[in-house]
Amino acid sequence: MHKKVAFIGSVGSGKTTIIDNLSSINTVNTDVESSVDIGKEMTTVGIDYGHIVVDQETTLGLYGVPGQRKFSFIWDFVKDGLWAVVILVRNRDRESIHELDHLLDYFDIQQHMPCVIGITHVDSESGESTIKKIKSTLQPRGLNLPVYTIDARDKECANLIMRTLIAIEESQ
Ligand SMILES: Nc1nc2c(ncn2[C@@H]2O[C@H](COP(=O)(O)OP(=O)(O)OP(=O)(O)O)[C@@H](O)[C@H]2O)c(=O)[nH]1
Ligand SMILES: [Mg+2]
Repeated sequence: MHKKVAFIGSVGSGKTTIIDNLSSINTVNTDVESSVDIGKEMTTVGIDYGHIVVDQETTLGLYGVPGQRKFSFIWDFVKDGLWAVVILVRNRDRESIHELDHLLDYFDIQQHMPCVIGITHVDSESGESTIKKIKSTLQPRGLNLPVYTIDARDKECANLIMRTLIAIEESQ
């Protein structure tokens, strides 16, 4: 069975990085030089694709979308038939925390589906205040999702996210 996992989150939250990190094939990467100042040089404008073989019957397709809302029409191509969603939030970034609210609506995140939130860029500052803000976004929606502080460049962190998604499914 091929299961579809979406990686969503604001610009620079680490979606392309974590897919590169996880994938067992060379990823399809749609990064181009950004035409506007987004605080970094490259940005995703299409769908990143990576792939993990779990066992003989199961493969995971890793789909990364652009963080920029002007490319949100691409989100619609990824949105359907999702098995799981990974939401990345950039630590101490107001826009990124605010974007979480929009993404929960857009991707129709429900408690019963495998979904994990990863707070990235925690290497220089603690993620405590971001965790609190995320929890207060989730609570009114009746969502109790696992929230981890991670480094999207770190393999252990990336694997922890994927193992959690599988554990959520197995516990249901
Ligand atoms: N320090 C640090 N850098 C990170 C982390 N995660 C990603 N990065 C870096 O942040 C930069 C942006 O990451 P991307 O993976 O391009 O972000 P994205 O979410 O794909 O961004 P868009 O495609 O523009 O929406 C890259 O240079 C990464 O190496 C992290 O946890 N800590
Ligand atoms: Mg990207």
